[in-house]
Amino acid sequence: MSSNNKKRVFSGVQPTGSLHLGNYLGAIKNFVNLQNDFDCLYCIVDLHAITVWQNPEDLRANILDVASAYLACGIDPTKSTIFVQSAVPYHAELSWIFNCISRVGWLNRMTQFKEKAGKNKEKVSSGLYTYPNLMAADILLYLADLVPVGDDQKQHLELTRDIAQKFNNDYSKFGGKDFFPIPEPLIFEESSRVMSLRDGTKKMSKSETSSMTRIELRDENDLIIKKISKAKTDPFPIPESIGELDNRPEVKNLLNIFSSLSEEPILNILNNYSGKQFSDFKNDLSDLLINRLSPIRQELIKIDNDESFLREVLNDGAIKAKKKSEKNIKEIKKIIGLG
Ligand code: AQP
Repeated sequence: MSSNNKKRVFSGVQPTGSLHLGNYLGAIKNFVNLQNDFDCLYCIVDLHAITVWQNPEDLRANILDVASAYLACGIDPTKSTIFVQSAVPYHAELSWIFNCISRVGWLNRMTQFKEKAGKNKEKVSSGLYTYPNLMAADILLYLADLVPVGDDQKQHLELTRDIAQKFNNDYSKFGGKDFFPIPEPLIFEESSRVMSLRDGTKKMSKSETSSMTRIELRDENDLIIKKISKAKTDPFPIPESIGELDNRPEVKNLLNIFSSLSEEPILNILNNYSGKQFSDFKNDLSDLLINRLSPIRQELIKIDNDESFLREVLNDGAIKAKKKSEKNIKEIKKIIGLG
């Protein structure tokens, strides 16, 4: 809870590449809607990004690019705290403390680690394995109440809750009783999960090699049209009912994107297009994407031309974030016996 009695929200985006429609519909669009009702902290989680190799020059540019995207999509730095994770050293400090609270058995259950490490388990960084402890530190450092999470992050938030509970229990006799709030997930509808344009069973992702799998926020109109016209579909016409989409992941994905952007239920969209060929639908989907994304792209271009403004926003954000967390880290250390 913040000092003005608003519930506190924490979320972040990794600076691992160009932001895409999935990041927008699944995360940033919701961040914008939350900022009037909550005390929101929106972080650029660069320490998470380096759990896998990042070229330093690209990383530096990508950090600024996420900050620009936050602003261009409508996050207002006078309402929300926008900052870079590594600019507030307490994240790393608390994550070490949580490495000592969290259990190896808990981390072993994390499906995202298993997916990301694959057969390479012995060769990936130990940071990738302890990543959920850092995520717990990000959230609990600010005593956040609510965390907007996609499906893929639900298990990590459960672990955050386990860490908070264990800390509160282990140190209950030393001032830790009920110290951390147990953060709740803010879950958005399933339709906000955007899948690859080339494989409807995989999520749209920044680190996927082919950029034809995703619509990026910086894509020019012509490129959007090209990507949508080449998006995978199947030889059958657009169906009449939602049930008929079950084994057609690529078609379902394009309809979901249309629905999220137009804020219309899928059934209405099916009513308009059922029996038609994909070309009509794809033309309208491209128009809708251009309509929604070109104002964001114009804003991005404006911000690109004013790097000093961007740096000022991030400096101010880091000062605000430190202020919101300094007292907490001091208290945590005191409870443990570190000060
Ligand atoms: N395809 C997606 N659909 C809906 N939401 C998505 N998010 C990411 N991809 C989709 C949401 O965006 C927020 C920031 O994600 P992130 O950058 O921290 O990491 P990620 O989920 O791993 O995103 P990417 O694009 O797939 O990055 P890489 O390729 O680096 O792993 C999160 O809230 C996420 O749910």
